[in-house]
Amino acid sequence: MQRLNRAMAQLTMLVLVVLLGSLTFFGSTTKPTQAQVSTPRTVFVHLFEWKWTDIAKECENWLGPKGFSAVQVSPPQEHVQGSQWWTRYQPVSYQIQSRSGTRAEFADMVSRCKAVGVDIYVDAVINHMTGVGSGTGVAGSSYTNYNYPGIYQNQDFHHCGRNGTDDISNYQDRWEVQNCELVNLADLATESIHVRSKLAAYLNDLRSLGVAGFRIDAAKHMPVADIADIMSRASNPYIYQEVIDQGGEPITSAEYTPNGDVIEFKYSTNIGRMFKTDKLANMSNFGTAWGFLPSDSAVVFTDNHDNQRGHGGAGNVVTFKDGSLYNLANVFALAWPYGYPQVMSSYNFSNGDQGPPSSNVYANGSNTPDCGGNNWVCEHRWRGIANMVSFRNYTSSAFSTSNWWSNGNNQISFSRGSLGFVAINREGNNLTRTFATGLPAGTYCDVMHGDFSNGACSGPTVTVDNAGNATITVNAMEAVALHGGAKLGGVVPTATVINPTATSVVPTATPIAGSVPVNFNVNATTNLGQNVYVVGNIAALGSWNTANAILLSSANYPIWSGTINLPANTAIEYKYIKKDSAGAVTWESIANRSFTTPGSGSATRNETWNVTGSNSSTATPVPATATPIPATATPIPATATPIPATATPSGSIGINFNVNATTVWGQNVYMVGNVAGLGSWNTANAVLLSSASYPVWSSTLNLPANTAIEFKYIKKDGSGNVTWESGTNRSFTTPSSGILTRNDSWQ
Ligand code: LM2
Ligand code: CA
Repeated sequence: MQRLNRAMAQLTMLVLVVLLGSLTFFGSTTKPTQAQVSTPRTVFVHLFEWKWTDIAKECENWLGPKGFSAVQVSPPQEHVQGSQWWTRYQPVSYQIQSRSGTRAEFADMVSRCKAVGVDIYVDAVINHMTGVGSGTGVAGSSYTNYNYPGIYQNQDFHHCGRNGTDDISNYQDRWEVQNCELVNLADLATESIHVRSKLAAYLNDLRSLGVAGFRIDAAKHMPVADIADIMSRASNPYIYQEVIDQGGEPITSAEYTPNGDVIEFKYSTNIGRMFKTDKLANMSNFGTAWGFLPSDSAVVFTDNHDNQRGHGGAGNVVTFKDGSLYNLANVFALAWPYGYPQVMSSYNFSNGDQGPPSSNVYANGSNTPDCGGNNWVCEHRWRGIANMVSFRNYTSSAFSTSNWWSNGNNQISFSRGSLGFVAINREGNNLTRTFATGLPAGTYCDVMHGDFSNGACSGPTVTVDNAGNATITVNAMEAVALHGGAKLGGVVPTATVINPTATSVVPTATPIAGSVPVNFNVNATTNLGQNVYVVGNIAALGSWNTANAILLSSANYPIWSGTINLPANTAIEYKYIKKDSAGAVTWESIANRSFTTPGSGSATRNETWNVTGSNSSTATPVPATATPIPATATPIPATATPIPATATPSGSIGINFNVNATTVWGQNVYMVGNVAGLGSWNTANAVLLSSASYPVWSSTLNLPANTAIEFKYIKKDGSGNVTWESGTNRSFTTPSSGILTRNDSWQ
């Protein structure tokens, strides 16, 4: 959805540019064309393991002119040492220093790509750190077991206590998949506010450099609500989440669509199977009818860096090693109206661990990868794949197919309304026939075999008659593709329209709607091994559960500090506590501290351990970005929870919520309640339920175990109007383990 908004903003700017252009050229024969007015960018490329300096040049020389929307880059943070490609998936720190280059090189790349209309998407590794063990990262940071100095320590990780090794073994167990370790990688406690803040700080740092979106690595291994919270702290950037769902597991890709786009892996394995062993004739309804996600939620590819080498789900996928078959599968993917396609760009390899070619291959004069040599494959420069980017951009307003034809076997053709036509011959013999193309009469460049530039085609052309028919020969294992942006006789090529507005200004972080940052500073001396935390009566302060208390930073010892987002206009009670490495807790011996958060801006608490009334609290209003609590909100329930004598166990459990609720057109059903996972009674952060089984609305959420929950269902319409359930709050207590199902009816 985000990219549609972006495309709309782009379109608005282009219309303005074109209107100005028409004024200038009014009365002349040079008119702005349809191509200029309506061409968004709809395809991105993964330049796997490329260096930042090379990507900057590739944007300027190739990706911008060819109309690519964005580049997915390899993880840019500091990683473990080693030659294997997958070292990049073991973060050591969030410094922007990696095998691909320095922070300065990264920043230069982002701005140079942006200048030619190409966004940067970062592969964000946020589920875990390194494999459990010790070592030193590529920027010199050292780490030991569950300890990354200045970033994370033991309590910031899951220690699931299963399978002897804490590793995931049973993918049928939701809790295990999200709370145990993926191949021994230290699993971050993404439910913890400290971890969420660190991750958001990393994402915000990248956004401040101009990064436009993120691939969320290993998203299946984090609860939906954890990702939602982290993204809300990073101003909800464009994301696409890696949820490998081939069916048969409790965690599904569909659960993640409320957060943003999701990678549809069924697309990859099915397109591979169809092109390798099945029949193209059977693909006329390729898409949601095959059990795929809705098209506007799906990021798709023929193959990615994992499954092309037998990692990450793998399966029978098609890769560059399949040669012309791979070309045809990508021509199909780029012509076919489903999803947001990612083109894979690879290097050659003979074993699945092998890292990228060493830098000496760059010494070829141009200092760019030797595409087409023995090292870098550069599928994105193959003519068929590269020119289909303009095809997809140009045909995006006709996002449907017509004139489907097949020979019942592996020769097919189809039109994209009156804007484009493609024929694919996946057989050993040439195909000659008269096709219904759907195109207006004229002469078109066959962009499979020629480039269209400055009104001329460097290869063969095809003539379409007044009835829209054309007689074409498609050679064995080849394709022919025509589109209105590559028509001889006056149409300006879409591929050369560089749109400088494609990357609208990336906003810097704004506070979470309905919450205000509160700076806690407490002067407290501690013994070796002790840390200071804050714990209080609301979910963001751990709901008086010392296991969920928020760790403060000792960077300015003896002042312990932390900034925590708390609900606005809310009466807070809290205390500071000390915990030692064995988990022993020391409470402040004074009465609970209390204050009310301001409605906007921020607040600061400067206090001293065990000294009552030592506060000097200040609130700074920042009206521009503050979101008031809606007038229709029900009162926040009093949470006079007594301080428990002992800490309750930590952990979270899955709850299936189902509510039977009829709605009017435009309304959706949400739930909101007293814990962060339920939006802390802020309707702006309420959790959207799925209407897949209407009138039953459903969602599965992870909520803290052993916790008293209060909530209500609400309905919101497209204008944001909220309707609350009548009656008192619903309430129940989460169990300590297992899965709970609630079947409710709207009241
Ligand atoms: C992903 N998706 O969820 C990435 O797309 C995938 O490439 C990553 O795995 C994975 N998540 C973790 O970020 C790759 C690679 C693994 C490799 C990990 C960590 O597929 O083989 O694991 O990165 O570098 C390697 C070793 C493995 C070892 C682990 C920890 O292959 O044997 O586990 O490191 O030391 C004992
Ligand atoms: Ca996890």
